[in-house]
Amino acid sequence: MKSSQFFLITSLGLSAAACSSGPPSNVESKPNIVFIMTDDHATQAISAYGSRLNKTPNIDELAEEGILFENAFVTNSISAPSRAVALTGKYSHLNGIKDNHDRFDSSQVTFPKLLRKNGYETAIVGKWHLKSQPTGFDYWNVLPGQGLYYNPEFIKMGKDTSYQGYVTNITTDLAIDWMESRKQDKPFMMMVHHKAPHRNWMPDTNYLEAYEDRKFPKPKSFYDDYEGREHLKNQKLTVAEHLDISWDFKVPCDTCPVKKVNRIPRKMYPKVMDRLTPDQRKAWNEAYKDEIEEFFSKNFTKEERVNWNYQRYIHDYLRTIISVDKSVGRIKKYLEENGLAENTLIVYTSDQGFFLGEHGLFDKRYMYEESLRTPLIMKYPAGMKQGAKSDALVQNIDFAPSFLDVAGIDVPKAMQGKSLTPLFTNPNATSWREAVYYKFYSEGWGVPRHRGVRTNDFKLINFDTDPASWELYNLNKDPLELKNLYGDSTYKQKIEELKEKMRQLEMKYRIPEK
Ligand code: SGN
Ligand code: CA
Repeated sequence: MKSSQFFLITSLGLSAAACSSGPPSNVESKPNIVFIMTDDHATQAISAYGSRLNKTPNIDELAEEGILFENAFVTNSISAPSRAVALTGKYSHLNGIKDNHDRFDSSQVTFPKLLRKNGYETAIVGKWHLKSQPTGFDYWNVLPGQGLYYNPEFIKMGKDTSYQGYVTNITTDLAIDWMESRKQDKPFMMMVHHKAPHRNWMPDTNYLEAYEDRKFPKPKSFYDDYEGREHLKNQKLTVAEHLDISWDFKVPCDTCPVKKVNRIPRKMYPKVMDRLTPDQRKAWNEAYKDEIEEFFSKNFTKEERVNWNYQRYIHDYLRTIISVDKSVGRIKKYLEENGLAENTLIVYTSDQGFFLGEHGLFDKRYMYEESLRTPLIMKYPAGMKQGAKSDALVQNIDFAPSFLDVAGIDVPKAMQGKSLTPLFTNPNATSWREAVYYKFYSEGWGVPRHRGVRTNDFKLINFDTDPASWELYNLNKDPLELKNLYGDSTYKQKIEELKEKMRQLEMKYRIPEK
């Protein structure tokens, strides 16, 4: 693919001096790229996406100054696979990371390597999660595995190191320190990849009591009875049953029963708590006193307990997002104050979406909307519309081609996504993409392997159950995806059409049978 030399586009007539709040920058030079990715941040918890739960002023500001993608999807809704897709622009079977157990072959072509080869200085700070060491970076300082919220260890350019404090703030400090010390005469690409808001949702000491007086309403699909979708009765991801009293709800309890799925997390709880400094511990004990007391003093009915679980879950999840939003604000401010805002593409996204009680669930993995859909906001004053929304069907395979294209570098043919740069100036371009293809490779939690296609209006999913099962959703009539229409004869032709689409996409992306 020939690059569009996008970085030279000035047709929007936006001049650097007119838009930047800092010293004037040089729009003739290649743009910088700041790629912020969080872990498990659902669109339902971003006010720019219409959250009914929280406010995210800094993320919203990015959307006001750039483009918010309403229909951004992942190809395989889980961490390591999503990260490998972002780096390579290829589906899981080709980049080798089908699930979180796989190890990334770091000799592969990735967008950071290509940027570096073309004169960029590159860095990654925060979550990496690909087992092998990062390659293609001038600087890397990453969390081992999932990383820890408090006083975390990092691996800095191959060397074990540790920091005192809260992981989201530390990751932000590392990002800003690196921007300060980078070679000022080169364009840069920096990946700021946060651990938050990943399970077990440990908030910073400042925000331990945020939302304390709020009771959040459960989503409409919370009491989904799973009719017509038998496999959902076997998963182990319900808010009602599968979260742990200590690990997830922060109530120390040696005598409380432990579910099989929570044996390791329960053991982890005292370990993460032992890492807290006396001051952190004090704040923590103060903050959760009431919840702990309530849990032991009340004789909950089943329904009361479900409600309590939901509030505990959502409160801590949203608290970790306050720090994420502040981080976005700090990075944005740094770019503005240093005259970099105009010529920097800032991207805010997550490794996938997340269930915040929809279908009664937490976590991701499924092709249902809340998990498939990921937030995606981009801001690039020098070459993008401002405050626009795009309804184009875009995917995380598009990240690598987009970043290369923005930098004026040819996109390798082997990359399967397409550059989003045409959408920067024409966000609702018609005939952008008719359908996205999804494939999840099972790895526990009772979620079967599945694959499917999603168009603007419909979603067809094929679950690898015994016998195989299919689901069809009419997304306009049933956005909550509660009614499986696969057996409904009215949709016979639609199903054939979608199956054909799926076959075509499997050919196009060279998806193997198994
Ligand atoms: C951990 C979490 C799971 C989560 C996976 C994958 N359990 O195993 O809840 O689904 O990570 O998440 S915990 O006991 O560690 O909290 S992913 O985002 O990294 O794919
Ligand atoms: Ca994740």
